[in-house]
Amino acid sequence: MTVTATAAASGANATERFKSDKFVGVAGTPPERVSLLAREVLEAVHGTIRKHKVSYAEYNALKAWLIAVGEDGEWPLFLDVWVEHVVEEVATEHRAGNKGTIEGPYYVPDAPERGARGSVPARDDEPGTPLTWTGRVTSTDGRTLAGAKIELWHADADGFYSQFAPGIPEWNLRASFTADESGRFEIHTVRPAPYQIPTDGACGKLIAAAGWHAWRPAHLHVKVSAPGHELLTAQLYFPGDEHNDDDIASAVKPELLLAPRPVEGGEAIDYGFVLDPE
Ligand code: MBD
Ligand code: FE
Repeated sequence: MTVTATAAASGANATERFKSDKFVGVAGTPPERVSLLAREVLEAVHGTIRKHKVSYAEYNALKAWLIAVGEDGEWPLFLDVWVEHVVEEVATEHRAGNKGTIEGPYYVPDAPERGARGSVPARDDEPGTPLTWTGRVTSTDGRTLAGAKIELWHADADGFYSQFAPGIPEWNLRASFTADESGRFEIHTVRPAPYQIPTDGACGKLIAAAGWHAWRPAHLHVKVSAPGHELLTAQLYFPGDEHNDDDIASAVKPELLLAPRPVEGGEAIDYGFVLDPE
């Protein structure tokens, strides 16, 4: 039996994950602020309708499309691809340490722990160029952050994420590392492929109808944390990827580009993290 990835299945998984891990109610937002934000968003929509004389046919197409986004479970995908980058920009603009970027829809907490040095869980025949990643975690004040946690997750060489595409072992290419006494870590994994967001769901329909493309450049996702420091969520990219300059999710920053060098049996990268104290 062949199992195929569908937008509805990966969207449903992402929606369930969001509801169980992230949703904490109205976040204490007072009514005045809810009213202000809701009114301004609606006014922006009204302004677009007036400016471009949006027709009933177009309004009804929008209505049907919004219904489909929910039915396909693609609200996490839609929001993380087209909105999250600005939320991340605002949330981290005060930082002096490492640049971060968006989390996206496919993080899962509590991945297998591999210590300071080790390999991510992978299949025996895991396709892709082997990648050795060394780095060190420090604070903006220069202190070594021994015991810092580095959570890594990424797509496989076909562009699929475990737990969101079928037929992949549960924790494939997902692991958590702990920096040693000198803040260092060494991770063994494989190079991920560029990622195409699902084309068979509502987000894919928008992309096709607008004549856009569905690609993100190849990327490694990380969350780096240490006591007394702000959580860093980032993605690292590979030079030369044709989508580094037109990521559908607008999440590439020059500070997040790796400089891989060829080594015996694969590639090596050196990239460390500087965390901001809380
Ligand atoms: C991804 O893998 C991703 O990282 C983002 C931000 C959106 C969709 C898929
Ligand atoms: Fe991703």
